[in-house]
Amino acid sequence: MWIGLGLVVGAAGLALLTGMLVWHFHLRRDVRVKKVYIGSMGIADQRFVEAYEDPSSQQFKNLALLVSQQLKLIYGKNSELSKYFTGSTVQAFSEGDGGGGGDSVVAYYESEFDVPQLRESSVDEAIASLEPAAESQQGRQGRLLLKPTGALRVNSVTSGALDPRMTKTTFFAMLERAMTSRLNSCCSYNPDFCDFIIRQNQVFMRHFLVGNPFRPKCGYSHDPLSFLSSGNVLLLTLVTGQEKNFPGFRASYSQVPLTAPKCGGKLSGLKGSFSSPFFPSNYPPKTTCVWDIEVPKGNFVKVQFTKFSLSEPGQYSSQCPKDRVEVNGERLCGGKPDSTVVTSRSNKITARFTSDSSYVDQGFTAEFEAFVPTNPCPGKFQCINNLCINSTLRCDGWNDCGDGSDEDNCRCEAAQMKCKNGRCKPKFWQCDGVDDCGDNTDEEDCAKCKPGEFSCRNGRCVAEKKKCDGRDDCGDGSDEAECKKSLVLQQCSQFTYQCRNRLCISKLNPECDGQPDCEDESDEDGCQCGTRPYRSSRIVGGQVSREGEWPWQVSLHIRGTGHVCGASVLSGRWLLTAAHCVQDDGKNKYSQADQWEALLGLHIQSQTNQWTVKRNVKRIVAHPAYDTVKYDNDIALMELDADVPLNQNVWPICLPTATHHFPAGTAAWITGWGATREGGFAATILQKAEVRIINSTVCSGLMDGQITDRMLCAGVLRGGVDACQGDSGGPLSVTDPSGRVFLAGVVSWGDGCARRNKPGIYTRVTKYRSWIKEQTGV
Ligand code: 4AZ
Repeated sequence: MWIGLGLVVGAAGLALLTGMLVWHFHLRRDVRVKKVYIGSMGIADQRFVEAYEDPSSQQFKNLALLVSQQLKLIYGKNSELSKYFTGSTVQAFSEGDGGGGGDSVVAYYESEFDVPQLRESSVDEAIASLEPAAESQQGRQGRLLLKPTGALRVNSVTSGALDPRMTKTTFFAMLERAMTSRLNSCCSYNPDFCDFIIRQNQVFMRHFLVGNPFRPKCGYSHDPLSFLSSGNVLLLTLVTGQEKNFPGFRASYSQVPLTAPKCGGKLSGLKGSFSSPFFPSNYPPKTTCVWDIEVPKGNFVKVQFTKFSLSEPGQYSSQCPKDRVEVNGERLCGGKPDSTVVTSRSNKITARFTSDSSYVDQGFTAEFEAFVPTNPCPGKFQCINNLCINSTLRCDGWNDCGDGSDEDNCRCEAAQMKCKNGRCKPKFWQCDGVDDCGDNTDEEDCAKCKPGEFSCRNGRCVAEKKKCDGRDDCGDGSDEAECKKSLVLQQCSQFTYQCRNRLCISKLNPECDGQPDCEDESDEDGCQCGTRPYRSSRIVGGQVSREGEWPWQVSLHIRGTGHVCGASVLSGRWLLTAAHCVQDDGKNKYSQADQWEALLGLHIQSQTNQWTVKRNVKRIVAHPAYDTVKYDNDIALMELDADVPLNQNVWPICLPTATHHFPAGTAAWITGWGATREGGFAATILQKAEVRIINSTVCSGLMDGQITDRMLCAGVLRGGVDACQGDSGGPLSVTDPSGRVFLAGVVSWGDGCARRNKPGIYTRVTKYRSWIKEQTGV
């Protein structure tokens, strides 16, 4: 009987396994995706005729057929492409530049492949490999003949993947719509995507066509962006997500004469600067600029690139075969760190910039300077990478050179520790949760316990195996507070999470992590918070954020004055800010609710849109124990006079429970419209910056002992990144491993802004969880 049952179970198991294997190796392989690539083909010895502008003309159809056949031949030479190729369509032709004389035409096409999902990347690679091959052959014999016999002499092929959402049918439908619409000089959008060809009006227009491929642009750009097409046509494709609408962009276009932009030339003197054409906008394709730099005799020349971005997708060769800058025979391409330096061995240097016909990038800006060969960095320290830095920055623990050479071969001072890699770091960085040495030696041996022992938060040591065994061995519960698996504990502690049924569990930060951990599942209640449509990347040292990236960010305005403080959305009715924002200061009655206006869903100050909600404040509840001198308990609540409907641009941040742990070293984001430097002006566009939580003992040492348990320090100790005036009251946001964002702190105070070794000080929100619940019910 048991044997029989065993056989049945065994057979069932085998059948299941076979089924899974069949699914994996057969069915999964059969899942196919449509891959579409767009590209252009340069055809030599073809004269452009007017009829090529009309896709219904016989001439257009004839040449399109030849191009399609040629593409089939090209793909046929590659086993991967030939297997999955389904067809090509020519969308348009334009006049080529002749490639060194003679007539030529450029064809713009779309090729479709029916690819098994598992082979997607190899098809991408095969397509990408078509182009360099073409270039290298071109170099050898001047012109590439991809087809030995036949009608077309192909001199170039470039291609790139089309966004998968732009399937052939929609692409052509949009194309047609774009061509028949009277697109003037701007476009706003709403639907899933649209694309259109910018074509000149009838007076100027001779031909229209797809332009050279630019690198995709998205996000927000405050500075105007401009693009120059490689021919008389430029294709602009707008691809958007399905979830929401944005104001979009406004663009204008104009024709420019078919001459290369003026660039390069002779530069002389002791110092000066030069940049790629149109910097900081993208440089044009097919451009060469040569700068001959000459400094007074007896000097050498140093060229320092303050920005350098000449990247092309899929191009990582150190040979820099495509867009590049050559200085002294050294080729530079791709992305380079700010302050890349090249030096000469004479008083002359030549910088040559070249771009090819495919992708273009932002380019570079550079400064040149004369230096005396025997003293390249007068009064300064010379880094291995030739950068000159202030001598006081040597051996201070910070990598100021960028290559770490200012921190090599240092004799550590009394206040510094020596890392195993020879570097010196301030002693107060030891055991702060951040690897400052680079080899983690400053974070080793931090626990006073022996190997095999767990160090409790109260300083006691217990055997490692007693961690997460369900019993409080430390005496403060900390050995049961950071467990991956959730156990119901016999006792609660200040570190353990308490479920609604009053039982405590051992998992670290279990609330709203997507997994019910409490028996009553109360840890997953009230979790409509801390999510957003966009993930990241004034605030000092920050960058502009994307609209909707911080939907809990609020701008608090004083009527007639404008933005004064930040705040965070807790619910459709309640905001959290800093108590110091709502203190009267003689003439201003900041404590009075009717003085304030709250702007939710705001991105740019003074530019409200359909997502922005303005509300009056009904009531302000400042913490009763707020200390106006020490800024202790710097927290306040604001009740709005009417509920705000929540949407993707107005959404609450999660409040951490009292036991939520934000360890030192955790990445956190500060956001706000505050000053962009100490004593500077407020930002117009919402800024964001990444900082790290700093160990409180370290922080207290840096801040002359002014840090209380109710404060939390965060910043970048090397300086340069911080919250500043006007950011007060705003959130310090921490993303949990589950992806949910928690309010770790409220911007409170600091010693100036973004100074070295002076972190920002935030109100520690965990300390106020029950007070917030009592006051608001949230
Ligand atoms: C302020 O005045 C302020 N560097 C806010 C934050 C910081 C400094 C000042 C932190 O609102």
